[in-house]
Amino acid sequence: MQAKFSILTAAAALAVVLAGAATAQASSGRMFKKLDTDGNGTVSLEEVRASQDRRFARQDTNGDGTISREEYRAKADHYFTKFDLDGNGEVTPDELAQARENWKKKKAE
Ligand SMILES: [Ca+2]
Ligand SMILES: [Ca+2]
Ligand SMILES: [Ca+2]
Repeated sequence: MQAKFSILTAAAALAVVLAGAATAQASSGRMFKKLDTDGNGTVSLEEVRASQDRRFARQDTNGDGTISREEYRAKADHYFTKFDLDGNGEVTPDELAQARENWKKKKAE
């Protein structure tokens, strides 16, 4: 039960981090540039969908067109491991905040 809770917690934490990251990126204009793949200065619905498709494809690791619970958990596990900075099997609010800062620094480089 503890492991399941941790994975769900990691997934929730991931959503929070990604939401924060998306906001940070949008405000810096990087996300906009990334989405505006034809560089015409506007982001079309097709460009947003293409971005979602690329994100989906990264998570659909066996390429069968769906994201299985295992594929979803693998992604959550991946982020949980990144967030659990001291590797004790639990993510604290401080570790989450630090992971967010690390992510921002990495994106700014
Ligand atoms: Ca465009
Ligand atoms: Ca799949
Ligand atoms: Ca920890």
